[in-house]
Amino acid sequence: MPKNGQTQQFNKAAFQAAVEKHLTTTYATTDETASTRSWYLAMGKALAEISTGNLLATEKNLAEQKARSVNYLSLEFLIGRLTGNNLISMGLYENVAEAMEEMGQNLTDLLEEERDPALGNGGLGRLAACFMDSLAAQEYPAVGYGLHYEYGLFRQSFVDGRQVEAPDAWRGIEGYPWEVLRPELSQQVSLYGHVEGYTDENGVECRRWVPAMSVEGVAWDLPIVGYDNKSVYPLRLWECRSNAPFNLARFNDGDYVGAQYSALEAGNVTKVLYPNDNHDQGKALRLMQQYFHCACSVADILRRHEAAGNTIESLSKLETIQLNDTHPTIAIPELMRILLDEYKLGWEKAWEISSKTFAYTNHTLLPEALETWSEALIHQMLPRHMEIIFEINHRFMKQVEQTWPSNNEVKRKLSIIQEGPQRMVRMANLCVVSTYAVNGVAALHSELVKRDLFPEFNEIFPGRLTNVTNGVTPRRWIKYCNPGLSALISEKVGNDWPANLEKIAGLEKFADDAAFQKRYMAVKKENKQRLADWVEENMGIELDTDAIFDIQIKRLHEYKRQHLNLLNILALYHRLLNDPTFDMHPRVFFFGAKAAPGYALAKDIIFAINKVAEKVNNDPRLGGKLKVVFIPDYRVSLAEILFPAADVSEQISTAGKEASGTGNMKFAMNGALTIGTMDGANVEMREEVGDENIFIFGLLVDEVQKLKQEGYDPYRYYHADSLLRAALDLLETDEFTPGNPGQLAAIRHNLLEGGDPYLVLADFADYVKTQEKIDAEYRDQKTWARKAILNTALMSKFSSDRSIRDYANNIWKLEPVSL
Ligand code: B1N
Repeated sequence: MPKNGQTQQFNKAAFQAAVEKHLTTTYATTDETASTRSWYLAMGKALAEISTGNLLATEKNLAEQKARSVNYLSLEFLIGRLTGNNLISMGLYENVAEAMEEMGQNLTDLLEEERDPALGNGGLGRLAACFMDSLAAQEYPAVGYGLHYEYGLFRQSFVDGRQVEAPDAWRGIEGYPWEVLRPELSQQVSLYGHVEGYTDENGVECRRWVPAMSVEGVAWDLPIVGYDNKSVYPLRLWECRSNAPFNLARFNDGDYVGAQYSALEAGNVTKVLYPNDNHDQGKALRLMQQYFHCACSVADILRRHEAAGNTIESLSKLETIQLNDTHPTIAIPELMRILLDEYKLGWEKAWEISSKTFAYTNHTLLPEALETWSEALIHQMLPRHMEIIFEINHRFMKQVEQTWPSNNEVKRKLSIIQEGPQRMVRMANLCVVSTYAVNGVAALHSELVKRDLFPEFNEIFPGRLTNVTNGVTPRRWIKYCNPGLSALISEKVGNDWPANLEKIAGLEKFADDAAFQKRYMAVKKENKQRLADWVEENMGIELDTDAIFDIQIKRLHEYKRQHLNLLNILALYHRLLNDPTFDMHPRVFFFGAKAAPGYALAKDIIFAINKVAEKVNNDPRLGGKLKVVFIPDYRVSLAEILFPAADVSEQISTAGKEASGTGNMKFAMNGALTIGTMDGANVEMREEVGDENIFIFGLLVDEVQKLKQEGYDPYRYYHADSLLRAALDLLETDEFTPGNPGQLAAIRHNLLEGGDPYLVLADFADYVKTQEKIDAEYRDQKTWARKAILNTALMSKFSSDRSIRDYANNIWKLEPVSL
């Protein structure tokens, strides 16, 4: 039986009194006049009182036990709404629903008042959130360190089909009820200035940083509540504040106003999340964000370590620091600086501690996403860190010389410093050299990291490069978002599957059970209805839930190939109108995607899908068989409605480009069948469910590489395939933009003449054929139900609990500590 540690403590009357108190004292309203929003806020604050108490108790216990902890450093945590999820983790959902009902409030309505905290872009940030959930659920001691952005990922709307961005003030004017300010944990962060040498009292030559500016880092904790246990871990988010006097040099020069002005600029450090996914923009303010994040986090890790009575020499025994991609890499020279300049440990000792403390996860092979920073910029903002990076590289180059004597080519390739007109620091190389473990995020991706990205590193550091396949939390992505399916699962395999997803395999034996199939498909139907209702209410489009719900939701990127999906839609449109023998099962193609504001082609693709949708949804000639719905402002709370409602999951990236994907897992758990390439975690999903229960198409990684070497000629496919030609040529006409031909032509031009590195046309024919197969198979509802059930049953590998156990056992060497 689940323990439900928190439930025992629930005192309804006391809880209601706390809600009442916050309603009047915190939000200055009364139970007669309060808005639904004020009720939600007051309830959130009352709940946060419980979780804050448990957070402090967890911190105290871990310090006393001298437990080894992981510190997860990430510039992004895409947590989504916390209230519903935390209620489930606390085991208080029903209790609080009842308590609020007695106060005249409906819990479901209250939960809808919460704005999504969108402190991340996509998969990388969402993974960090799932990992925090799994760390807490399994009581692996952890602290998440991130940034308290004032504005999260922009809000998206469409104006005449084009994406328009608006700022996302996720905290509203009232602040977020779950966040707790930790004034005692503030940190000072230095910037700019110069480095000087001096001789210390023992006659030793030392270096020290004489910074020119400093800003204040203020800590906000969000509670990560352990599912079915008492532990609560902090997600600690740093907010940058600039306290005058700020620009010390200018202030001392008497430039009082100028000094204040700079202070205003530094107040901008945590203003807004950079809206790029899988792309490095290289802006100075972003480097400042990264350093600010790392300086605060490293200082806080050292504070905790020492407050628990531990010596600096034991740092790597008690703490490990996981770098979520290279974005927090500057934490490495920051720790080295502190060990060298403040603890005066000497290089060897400092390096031993540091290199046993850090581990690094690589999330992408895309060259445009591999971070480099100009030496000049780092030198200006962080002069001592640049010196330390040079020293790390100097020592590493000596090691390279020993392994490959007089081989300048290898040196050039492995060097942390990229030579050229502008010398650049390669952050991934710095990570591989300075950490004890480097992992990719799916088996295929990790092999490509070893084979294509870092082959020489794999030789010089044998065993350092490994794999941990991603996962997703079954609490949010099944139990919370799909209550119908959850009840059905619990009935068959018991109710402890959310914490033990292996149990879900118990469904396998019901895959052929006609009664179970019926109930499983009835749940799917209800979830499709829930989505159809949302679409009708918010977009005014009426949908038929007997249609196939085919969904592609993820960031808009050429490598993810939303335009391949679009080409198939255009082909269907063409056939429905021109081929009287053509028949198809009704299908709704859903999209949800934000484009980085500066990514022109991605925005063109959004525009094209919207324009095609407008036409298709209103064309009586199609007999309602084809619908296209682009959900605006795709975010975690909408994902929670979309995943459970899918029949078909689109995972169609060019092989080798999607490191893992995690939406693919959420779909399959919720009973959607995947149409996908042999890319990222799709490969492992196929292994789990078997080839008959997934629709694989397209070129393999090696075929992609071969085709590119031989020279990819898009016109070859264009001339050979009349359906492809028809689809592409529609983009030149004014079919979807009446009176304005050519408005969609940029996509066609890019695919035919733009040297498309994602080989969209090469995979088109196989994609269309595989979609036809899906059409045929969906008509046999029994077989479809069987496959859908098997997808749910065979997904246990992709629980993030398993991912975290892999990290804990193979990399971090971490043991659970229960409260
Ligand atoms: O990380 C996810 C993977 O499942 C996805 O396949 C992968 O694309 C994603 C720079 C990124 N890789 N790199 C980024 C995000 C923001 C940014 O500024 C790169 N995101 C991924 C989780 O492993």
